[in-house]
Amino acid sequence: MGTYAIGDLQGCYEPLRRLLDYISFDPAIDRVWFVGDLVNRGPASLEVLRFVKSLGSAATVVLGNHDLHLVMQAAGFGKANKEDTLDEILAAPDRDELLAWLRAQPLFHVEGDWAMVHAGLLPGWTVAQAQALSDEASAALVAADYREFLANMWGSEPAVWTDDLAGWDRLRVVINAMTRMRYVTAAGAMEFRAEGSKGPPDKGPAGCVPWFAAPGRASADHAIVCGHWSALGFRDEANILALDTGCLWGGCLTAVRLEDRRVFRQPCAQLAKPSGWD
Ligand SMILES: [Mn+2]
Repeated sequence: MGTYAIGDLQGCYEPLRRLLDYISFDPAIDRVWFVGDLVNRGPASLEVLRFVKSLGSAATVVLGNHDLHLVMQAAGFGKANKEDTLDEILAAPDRDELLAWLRAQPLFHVEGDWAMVHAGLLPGWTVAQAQALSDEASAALVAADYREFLANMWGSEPAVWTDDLAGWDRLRVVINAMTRMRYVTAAGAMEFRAEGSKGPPDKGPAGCVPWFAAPGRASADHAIVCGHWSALGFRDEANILALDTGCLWGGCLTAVRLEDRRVFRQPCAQLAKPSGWD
């Protein structure tokens, strides 16, 4: 048996099935971790969602920004993007159960010395604190009045975490760090807008470092599986396993077996990269 962590799918169903066949994945004995962004931009988001849900307890999922974008769109919040490919899900007869399942997925997962998050963790957060904060945000996402949270979730401020943050601001920082962040400033503020803020580390915004390279990062005692950053690509270091290898953009889909860090890849079909992609 093995535990396989798989990078951003974004609706790439056929490559996912090919990758699972390639590793001889058996849901009766193996487990799979999905790093988030199951849906959007790619061609088969509905199939991906149905399939991952059908894996039941064999699959562990954390939410990405595109997954939350789908939840927002389904609830009537946020602006649609011209590159969205979510209509098939929104029109599906099983959309309500798919969306209820998606909303109930966590933002962060910890197991032994491993953790998983879609984007990243702020430098001051320990893994235990990140788990507690993820639980706070998840509780708001599954609450009876979750639509009120969605109405207040969008936005990039505040950019800095403080322990006394409360209300929607507090949850918004958690969502933004765990699903959108790439770079932080020397003061630990999230940087979303500056030139280079979606680019590779050698072309990053001035004065910023990748979140995982922040000096003294309090979560460095765990190996963290993440995605979200196709310009970063694959990275296997002691404390960081980055898995967004740009399946959607004609790169490949990557799985890593956590027990021995063996890498498995399948190529993906080329799609044009639109401007404004993330
Ligand atoms: Mn993402």
